[in-house]
Amino acid sequence: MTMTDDVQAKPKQAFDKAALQAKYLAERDKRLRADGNEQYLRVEGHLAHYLDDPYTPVTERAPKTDHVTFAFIGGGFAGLVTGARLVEAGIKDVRIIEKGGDFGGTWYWNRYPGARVDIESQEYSYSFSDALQDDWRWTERYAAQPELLSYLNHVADRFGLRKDIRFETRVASAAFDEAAGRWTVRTDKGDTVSARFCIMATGCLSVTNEPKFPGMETFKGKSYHTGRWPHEGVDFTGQRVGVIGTGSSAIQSIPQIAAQAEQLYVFQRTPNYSVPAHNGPIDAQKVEHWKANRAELRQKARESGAGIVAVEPTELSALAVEAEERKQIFESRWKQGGFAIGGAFIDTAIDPAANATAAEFVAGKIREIVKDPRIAETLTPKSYPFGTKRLCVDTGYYETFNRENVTLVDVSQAPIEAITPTGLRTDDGDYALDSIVYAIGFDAMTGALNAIDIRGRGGMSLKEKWSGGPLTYLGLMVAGFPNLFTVTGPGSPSVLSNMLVSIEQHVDWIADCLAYLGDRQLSVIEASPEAEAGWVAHVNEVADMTLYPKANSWYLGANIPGKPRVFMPYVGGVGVYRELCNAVAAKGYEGFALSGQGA
Ligand code: N01
Repeated sequence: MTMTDDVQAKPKQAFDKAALQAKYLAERDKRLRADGNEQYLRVEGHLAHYLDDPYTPVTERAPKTDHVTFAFIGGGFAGLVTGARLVEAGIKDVRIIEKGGDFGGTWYWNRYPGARVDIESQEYSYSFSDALQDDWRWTERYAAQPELLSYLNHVADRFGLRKDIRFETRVASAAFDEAAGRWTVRTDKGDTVSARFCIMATGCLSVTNEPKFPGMETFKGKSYHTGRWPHEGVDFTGQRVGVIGTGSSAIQSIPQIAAQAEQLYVFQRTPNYSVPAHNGPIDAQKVEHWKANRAELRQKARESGAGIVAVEPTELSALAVEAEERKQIFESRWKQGGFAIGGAFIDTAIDPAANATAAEFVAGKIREIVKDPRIAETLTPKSYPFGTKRLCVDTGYYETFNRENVTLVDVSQAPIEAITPTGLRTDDGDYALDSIVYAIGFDAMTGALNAIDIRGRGGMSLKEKWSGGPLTYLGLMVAGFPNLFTVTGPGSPSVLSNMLVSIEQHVDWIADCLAYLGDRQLSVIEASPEAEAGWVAHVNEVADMTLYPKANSWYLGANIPGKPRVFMPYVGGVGVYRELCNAVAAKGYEGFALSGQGA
């Protein structure tokens, strides 16, 4: 199928969306090719051909040129707080670039059925503005995607960030001009932004892992990726639907799709551990408690391991208590819901025997919930320790496999061979499908940065520098790439924590750093290669003290064929990490070279 065929096959709408998209894609191809992004184009072309592309109609515009102090990339949670903090500091020469059609980042793209946050809404929200916290009211314990998107748009409007942003614009390249001491950022719309500082707020899970099954182009039904869900929604009523994958996105969407579809097939390669969210309307008493103790609770989160107060970690070893007491402790955490179970005992992430007690508890729950013992067995993880692939939080996931219209297909034993014109073929047989949902995740942590041609000193390519895995100092900066900050970059706690706590900590650190430079009439900060090497060694050393490297997870890049197997996030905890970052700053930004003359 060619792109033209695909476009012609789509029904015409009042505005000619298909023609606009085709024109936009052709123009974008031309520009990206001119910028030397052949590889990226293959990726995009692949998705544009085979998936229902959620791009909204694109407004054509002339290329723009900007000369600013700050350019930052991304209009999600990280980009918005960066922008808001700059506004608060009275800084006006800012340019934000965002590939989506609006603010929201993750919550702009991930609109699949059941998409909601799995950290309690009050904790998964900004703490930097008291007025914002006073004004905003969450309706559910775990906010759903539309509410999160409204929140982010409220923040954008409240801090007047719309005027600084270019939407529907993808950054193609960013190069450091050593003579000028500035970054030149180029976009797929032909824009050029010259900036003193470049802040990458590109997200850890923003580049989708693309499906590459043979025969995808022949499929006559509809195909979707959970990470690029059509904005108008999808109605699966009366359909035979196949969901490939059983990670967080699948686990949230499967119960919802099952309730709508005529027949749902879940193609599972590796089962995941999932715990109940116990979602519902937000508890008024909890809201009052949060309001009365907010400053203290926020501080507690900042000093904790995962940045989540609700986890309430204990100092107790799982092996120091009798089996019955241990079960009761797990049981009360299961009733509490969400990630609370992760804090039940201090040693489940490091001691295999302690970990096995958590694994067995959840396996018992799966056996209790799922009526068919063979299905329960297939849903029970066995190949990796509990919690070493990201724990999922669900609403009725295991219960869904008691439905008559849901079939679990174990593709670890009979792998997916191909997508056919009428469905999907495994080694065991053919499944007739009207729609396929690829819930196969993301090129995590490095994907979004590597998708941009980033060049530092001497034209050094970040992608080449990271060919053996990401190298950063504190997950914040990269040697050879002056004045380029990576918010929640690899080597920082990021995805192992409440992202909001980690984002705000990085933005605070960057803001303090910029003030320090400004006060001293300095204009350039750069990580030293020695500090970077030391930090990377520390990140690896701490990861190796845990059970995390024992799972083939996306934390290690194991989900992307050919990606270097390196444990990317910092597992030491947000509290410890914050202290390390603060100590570096207190010692005059130890491990960084500071230079230049004024901004
Ligand atoms: O992606 P995943 P996700 N054939 O990588 C399977 C965050 N998030 O989008 O495990 C067959 O976790 C793959 O199988 P395997 C959260 O951090 C948060 O669900 O590789 N199967 C796996 O089952 C989360 O961890 C929220 O064997 C294939 C699945 O696809 C992260 O995003 C909600 C396959 C991918 O799972 C990613 O979650 C959603 C193949 N070729 C996401 N390739 C909330 O806040 C892959 N798979 C609630």
